[in-house]
Amino acid sequence: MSETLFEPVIRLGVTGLSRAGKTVFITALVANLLDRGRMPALTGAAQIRAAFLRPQPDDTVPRFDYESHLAALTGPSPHWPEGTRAVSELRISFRIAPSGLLGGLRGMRTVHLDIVDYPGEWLLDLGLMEQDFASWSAGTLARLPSRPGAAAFLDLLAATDLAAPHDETRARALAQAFTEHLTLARAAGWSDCSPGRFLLPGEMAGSPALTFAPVPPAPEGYPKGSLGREMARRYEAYKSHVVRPFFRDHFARIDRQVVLVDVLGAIHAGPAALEDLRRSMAGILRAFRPGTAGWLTALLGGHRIGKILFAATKADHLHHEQHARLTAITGALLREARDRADFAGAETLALSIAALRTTTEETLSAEGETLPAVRGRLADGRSVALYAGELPADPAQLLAPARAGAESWLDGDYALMDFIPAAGALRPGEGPPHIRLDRAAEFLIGDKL
Ligand SMILES: Nc1nc2c(ncn2[C@@H]2O[C@H](COP(=O)(O)OP(=O)(O)OP(=O)(O)O)[C@@H](O)[C@H]2O)c(=O)[nH]1
Ligand SMILES: [Mg+2]
Repeated sequence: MSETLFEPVIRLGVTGLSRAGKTVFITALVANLLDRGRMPALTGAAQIRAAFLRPQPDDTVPRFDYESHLAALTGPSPHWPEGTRAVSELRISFRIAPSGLLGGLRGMRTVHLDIVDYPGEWLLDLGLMEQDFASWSAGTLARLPSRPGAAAFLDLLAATDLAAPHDETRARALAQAFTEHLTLARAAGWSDCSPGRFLLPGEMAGSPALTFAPVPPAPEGYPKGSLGREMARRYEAYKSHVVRPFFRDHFARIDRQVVLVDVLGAIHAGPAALEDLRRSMAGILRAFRPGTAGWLTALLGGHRIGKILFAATKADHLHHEQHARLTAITGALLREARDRADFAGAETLALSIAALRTTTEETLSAEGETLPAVRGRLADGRSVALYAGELPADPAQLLAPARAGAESWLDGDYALMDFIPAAGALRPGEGPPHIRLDRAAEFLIGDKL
């Protein structure tokens, strides 16, 4: 007991929108921390005498199902884990041999690393905390028309008398139509699909706090007891009973943060998706800004996040020649957020990584030209070579047209493929193959080992 009291704990926050790669990242990171043969850049690794999974500290949070996820990724018929539907947590502990001049005087140290996984959909709600119902409604309704499934909701909204007394059946119908729109929008690749619990309600399904929808402003405001007024009240209830407790319980005490961003996926989906990603991330990361204006910072008290890593995931779709460009685009995309974090005194770094490398590099020759490509396997077993397209050296060549509302990229398309994890990639003493996961680990926790 006395021993554990003095053992340092690092809480690592793994943040990212849905499908950004959080679950794969956590699984691959833990596997590579347990078997460190592929982690040369993690300098403290040499001093680690043992690494093992331990019961997590929070009794009420389910354990992250590391074993199942690893079996999915590295088993005989490898596949990706399913989307995360609830919060879970894992603790990995290290026994570390003393080093340095005074090392001999000290015994073995123990350091714990706590990692939390959660559905990326819920992260979007961070952006709601600083918006009241009127501004959230206005923003949501403004972008709605161009998105899938919006017409049914907008028709219903137009046909509903919001000034009439509140009626649960009509509230439910509006919420349902709005949820159907969100589900379609997310499936079509839009990032900004808040409120996040509408997509993954869990045990809160059907509760009043999840039964509302955006409504247009009324010139005089909606009368007391009206449907319009009740929508606003429920929005505030959602924020205070759903959003705030989640971030208080799971984002508090975070020492290190990794923000995973599927930049390649957004580029592949086109300029609108890239701009949508930029705006969503800016909205989310605004919550981390320092000072009293950042409600999250205020919620966390004086606790500071010391380091933030911004990682573009799935870099195994690109030959390494292009990784620097992907990193530059990621840095530029998250520019605002990085500036703020730097200001808060947190050290930041941008990296291109693949938590689980599914490809090998090769050179393609086409019409006398050689192209730096990668080769991977598809779900149907075919092995295919992919040249994703040439990313520009200047990030503005993508970010500027995205911001200006371009409909497609000027210089052609960027391709992506649904590669599956490679079978039989595990060797004794080594974790699964990756790209720069060791650099990521060194930046995030290297100084604590
Ligand atoms: N090629 C490649 N694909 C990856 C990698 N990491 C994630 N992916 C792909 O991205 C998908 C989503 O990864 P997850 O780790 O499940 O994403 P998540 O952030 O946990 O998503 P939610 O649980 O929905 O919030 C996977 O199913 C893979 O298709 C990677 O390192 N390389
Ligand atoms: Mg997940």
